[in-house]
Amino acid sequence: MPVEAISCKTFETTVVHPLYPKRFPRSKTQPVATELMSHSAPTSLRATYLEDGYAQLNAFLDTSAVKELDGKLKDFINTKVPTLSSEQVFYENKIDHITLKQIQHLELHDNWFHSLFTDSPFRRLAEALLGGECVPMNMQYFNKSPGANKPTPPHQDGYYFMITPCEAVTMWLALDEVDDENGCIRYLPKSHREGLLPHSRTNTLGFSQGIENYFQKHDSNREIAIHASPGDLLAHHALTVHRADANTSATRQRRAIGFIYYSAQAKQDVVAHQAYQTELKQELTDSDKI
Ligand SMILES: O=C(O)CCC(=O)C(=O)O
Repeated sequence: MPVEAISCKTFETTVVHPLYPKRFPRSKTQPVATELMSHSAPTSLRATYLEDGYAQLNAFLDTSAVKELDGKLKDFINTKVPTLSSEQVFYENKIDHITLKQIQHLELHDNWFHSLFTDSPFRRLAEALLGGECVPMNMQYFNKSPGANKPTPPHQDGYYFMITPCEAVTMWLALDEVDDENGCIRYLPKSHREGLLPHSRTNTLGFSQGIENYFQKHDSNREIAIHASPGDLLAHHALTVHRADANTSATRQRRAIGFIYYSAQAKQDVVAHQAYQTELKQELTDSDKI
């Protein structure tokens, strides 16, 4: 069921639409986040986000903006993806490109995506939610293609980020209608207050770590399944537990763009992070997954 977030609705109408009428206008004159922070609605949005560990902003992008983004994404997949290295593009089955499931760092390979990530209302929203300056870290594409996909294991993004303090926000922009059938995101509300939980290796490409014994230790009845339409945006704290089921539909895609922003205060353990990435790449290569 979609989350009823009154503050998000206020936010939508009073802040996002005037700032974001069409074609991702860029603000060169206003300092980052000033427009958002100068309105009262983002304060209540941040309060909701801090209280529950996530927020949903319906119609963050309007239909024409989603269409434009969709077109840019298709171009990216056709022209840029074939040039990317194997650890940046994941397929459920690497010899069947219809099963494309994840692309890392869209922003590093395309100026249009770079601007959308680093100089846009997405970034201003991140700063409003984090309550200060942020560092854009990774813009990703996710899909669960029908017939060939796996559940997303329960996890906390902070486990992957290796940052202290664990202050970061992930945004997830729906590009398709998303519901129980095609694997909507499921949040465990308020779980960001429980700190980092033990994770262990999974067999899921792109989500190599999952919370240990999640279904034994946590009450999955408390989960909120977030249904979304194209242009709806979810935002979650780096410690919020979330997961998604597999796409059980025979025909429907489940595409989304992820935006990860770290708080400027957060420091990554770069050595440990790099070591893990190197080891993971080797393992995925050896098992012929990438
Ligand atoms: O798309 C998914 O299934 C999971 C996305 C996710 O875990 C995230 O963006 O943090």
